[in-house]
Parts: sequence; structure tokens; C-alpha cells
Amino acid sequence: SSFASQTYTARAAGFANDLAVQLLKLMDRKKTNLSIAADVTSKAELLQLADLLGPYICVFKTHIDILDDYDSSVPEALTALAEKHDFLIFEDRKFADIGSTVKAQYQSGVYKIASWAHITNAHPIPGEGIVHGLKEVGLPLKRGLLLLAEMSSKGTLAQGKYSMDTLAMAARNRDFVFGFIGQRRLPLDEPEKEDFLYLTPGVSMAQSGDSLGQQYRSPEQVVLESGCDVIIVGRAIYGAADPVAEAKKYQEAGWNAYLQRTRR
Ligand code: 5BU
Repeated sequence: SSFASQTYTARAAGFANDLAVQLLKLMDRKKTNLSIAADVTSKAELLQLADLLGPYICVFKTHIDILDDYDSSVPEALTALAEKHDFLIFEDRKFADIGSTVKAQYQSGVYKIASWAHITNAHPIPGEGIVHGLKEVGLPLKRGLLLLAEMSSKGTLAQGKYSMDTLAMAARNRDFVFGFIGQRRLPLDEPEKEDFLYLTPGVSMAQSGDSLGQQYRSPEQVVLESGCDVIIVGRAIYGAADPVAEAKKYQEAGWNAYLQRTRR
């Protein structure tokens, strides 16, 4: 695709959402398209990962509701580390309710996600009201939203027409929606009309899957063959004996695939 062959920085001008522009530029500046999925259950481990891996990532992805010992010092500390290491925070919340409800879930409750997460995501299943509801909270705070166009897991129902309708929903909301969680750039068979960012989970260089339906592909398959922009890596990094060494490996693999993709 023509967008995928351009550098991240060159693509920044084509985005309406400020956060997307920030992310694209930071990836080239730091030479990384790696995001860590920090799925640990204690705040000490979470913050340690953010500080240790911060230099090698563009996005720190959280599931804040799996922390056993969450308190409001966590987002504060994460925000400080995001500034220290120049990365964005992505709460992988996967909102999936009507607009009015997700608005409250995004803004309020224990986690107050909108107040600290630069990026969050939503399933398009309820219809476009989910985007409008989240947008009312997120846009004034200069946040960005990703829609789940596809999933990495075996048997996912998010495919085909569902994914293409997700693309259309995003295209109608480009001020807030700047991309997707997906496995490949869409559409597959025609030129893209507008540019979006694709962040892709289900990445490992060592495993092909887990016992619960996860399916893995390599950084090359994701970035080079499928035209995605950010590789999201969890257990393959934080589960390794030396997470920093492993993060460097994935940073390098993802970056080399990007360089190959954009080489003229
Ligand atoms: P892993 O340890 O690399 O398998 O972790 C993958 C992470 O990405 C985990 O936080 C999931 O919740 C997340 N994920 C995913 O694996 N597949 C998807 O399609 C989506 C999110 Br959406």
C-alpha cells in the first residue's frame, strides 16, 4: 500500500488526530515501533517494566484492572515515566457498551481512564454511538481511540465485512479515531483512501500460540507482509529471563522490518 511505504513522519501530516501525529513522530525519533503489553498484576512490577523498557518502546499498553494493588498513585507514576522515557500510555480497555455507558466508564469509576491514558480502544459492535460517547470525553483531553477491527485469537468473529464496516466507522470519526487494533492493513484489495495506524498484538518470535487461543506471528509478518505499524508484545518480553535484552531484540526486528518496508 502507498501509505505503508512512507515513513511514519511523512505520514503524520495525513492525520487529523493530534495524538497520532505525536505517536508517528516519536516512533521515528526513538527508532521504535515496539509496544509492550505489560500484563502484570502488581503496581511495583508494572512501574518497574515501564522504567526498564521505556527507552525501547513507543507505547506502554496496560490492563489497569488486573492490578491487585491499584491506587491513584499508579497513573501518576506512569505519567511521569511516560514523560521521562518519551512513550504514550494505551489502556487496552476494549469498551463495548452503548455510548452513554462507555462515556461514564471512560471518565469515572476507580480508574478514570480518560484522565491518564493517551490511547484507549473500543469494539465497534454496539454501533457508532460508542465512538460518539467516548469522543465527548476524550477529545477535549486530546486523547485518541483505536477500534478493534480484528483480533489475534483463534476463531475471532471480527473479520470480513465486520472489519470493513469498522474501517468505515473510523473514517467518519477521524478527529478521534486514528487507527485500529488489527492483524493487517485494510482494505486488502483496493487502495486505501485515508491513512490509519495499525497496532498489532499476537507477536512472538519464539511461540506460535498459547493454550487459550492466542495466535502469534513474527515482527516481519506483521510489519512487512501485513503492513501494520506497531508490534505489541507481552509475555515474550516480560516473561523472559532478561526482559530488557528481549525488548531490544523485538525493537530491532520491528524496526528493521519497517526500514525494509519503507526502502525505495
Ligand atoms: P501476549 O502475552 O503477547 O500474548 O499478550 C497480548 C496482549 O495483547 C494482551 O494484553 C491481550 O489482551 C492483547 N490483545 C491480544 O492479544 N489480541 C487482540 O486481538 C487484542 C488484544 Br485486541
